[in-house]
Amino acid sequence: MVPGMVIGRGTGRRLRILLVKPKARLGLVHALQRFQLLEPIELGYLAATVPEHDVRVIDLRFSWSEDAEFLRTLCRFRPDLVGISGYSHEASRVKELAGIARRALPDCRVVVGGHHATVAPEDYEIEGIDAIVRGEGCAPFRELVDRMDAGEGFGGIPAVRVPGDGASGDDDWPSFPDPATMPVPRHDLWDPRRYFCVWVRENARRFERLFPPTSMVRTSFGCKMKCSFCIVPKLFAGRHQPRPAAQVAEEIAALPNDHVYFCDDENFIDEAFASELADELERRGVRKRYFAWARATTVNRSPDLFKRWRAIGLDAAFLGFEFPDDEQLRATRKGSTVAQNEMAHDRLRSLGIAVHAAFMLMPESGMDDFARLRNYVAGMPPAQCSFTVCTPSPGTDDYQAMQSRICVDNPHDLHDCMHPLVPTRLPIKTFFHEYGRQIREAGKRNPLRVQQRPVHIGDVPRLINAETRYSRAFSKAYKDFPREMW
Ligand code: B12
Ligand code: SF4
Repeated sequence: MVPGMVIGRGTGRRLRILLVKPKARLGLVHALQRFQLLEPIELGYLAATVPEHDVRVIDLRFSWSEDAEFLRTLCRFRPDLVGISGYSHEASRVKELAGIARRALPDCRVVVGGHHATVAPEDYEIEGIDAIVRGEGCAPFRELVDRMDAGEGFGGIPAVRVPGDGASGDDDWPSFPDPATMPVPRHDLWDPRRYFCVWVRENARRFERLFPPTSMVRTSFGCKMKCSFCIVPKLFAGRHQPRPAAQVAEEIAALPNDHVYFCDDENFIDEAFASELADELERRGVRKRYFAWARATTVNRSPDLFKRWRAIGLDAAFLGFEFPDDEQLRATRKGSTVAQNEMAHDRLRSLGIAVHAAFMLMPESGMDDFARLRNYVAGMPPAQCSFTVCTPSPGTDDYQAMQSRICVDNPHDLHDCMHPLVPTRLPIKTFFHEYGRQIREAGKRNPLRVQQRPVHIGDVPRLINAETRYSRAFSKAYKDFPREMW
């Protein structure tokens, strides 16, 4: 029985359900996945809603020949229902996989969900797809399975669009359910040792493993802030909703891996909840290592909370620095300043928590902007840095505003927050050259390099390989754009 969930009206028939995580098309995403490849937890959530059925997960990110592997699995398992998840940059692949399933098993129903379905459901209105689920998928998925089981159609389910039926009740943003009504996700449908995250921390031990097997946990949903480029305020109506702390602690305690990547939008914004979760973990004697996302303003407001979390295993925190410039931070309604970002960075480091500093480039960035950001990062205390290009998500007002300037045929295909979608000030080849240089230079500030601690011998070739491929992917990324833009 799934905690809190309304259990369906099953007929006793055991349906075969195949849940699919697609492989991305873009080289930059593949390169990123050499540093970080995390569990398909969204599929674990869906699977947990239908415990009486035979559910399998196929993660095509590991596959060298994904269409053939998908087809093989379809032919062997012969699912009654295929569910495919996808971000926007994966949407074309999702549609191709749906087509493969339809041709191989014409009676099998195909449903899609995930971020792209939520923000651009119309893009999935194609013949091979039977239902498009928007927003949080557990309750709609349960209902879809029940309808299949009962031999009924998919029409009229809240947050579900049926291609060909016209927009069926999904015109508004789907509302997010009470997290207490959601199931605990299944983590047993994949091999937990295959998923990892590069683990950078302050004062790491010599020869410590750099790519430990990592599990993913979500403790809360949403964020109270309203950064203009971000879809999260729309997805969760500007609210932050924690899960029941005891339930999260139980989930963490039962995880097979010692390293945990929290996939919340902000883990500590609700101080009372974050303290309660720390209590629950402590009470159970859970000893794991954690990586979490936090806002600089939260760190500055609640330093004691971070001290507490450091004591129970918080190794690193992801801080959205975004820009080294207050004016840009104000323009995007980030709600923090450069000085606040720097204060948070110092505070975390003084507690022994490593910082992952995330910056954004603008398509309009010129040589002077790249140089300014490079200099800023070179002068920072050690941090693991990442850089994205500001590409507002479909569904945000910023996306609406930039739509008339979009310069590629299918912007969804390039929506990985690393490809600019509007004309760049620099020629696109030069833009990516500078982008790659930015990453290489920032790599020198990584705590791993600054501390010069010896890496585990088994990780050396892996690290060199990941860095080489990452760098190569940036030098080739301009080729993802039409030739006339090179
Ligand atoms: C954690 C996270 C990551 C993790 C990886 C997560 C993973 N499993 O691989 C990391 C840090 C690696 C990452 C990387 C990236 N991410 Co990310 N990430 C997130 C974050 C914060 C949470 C996602 C998550 O895991 N949620 C937990 C699960 C349980 O929820 P869920 O995915 O929403 O799934 C539910 C529903 O969507 C639905 N559902 C999902 N699939 C399906 C399928 C079916 C059939 C059905 C019925 C329902 C359904 O039901 C699920 C259960 O509740 C979101 C922001 C957010 N709040 O959503 C951004 C987000 C998803 N990421 C985004 C992006 C752009 C990226 C990157 C491209 C960015 C980059 N350059 O680094 C990369 C690419 C990664 C990739 N593999 O393609 C965007 C996606 C935008 C879009 N329109 O596609 C988001 C929304 C961030 C944003 N603010 O714009 N990300
Ligand atoms: S960017 Fe981060 S802080 Fe801003 S709204 Fe999105 S999740 Fe919240």
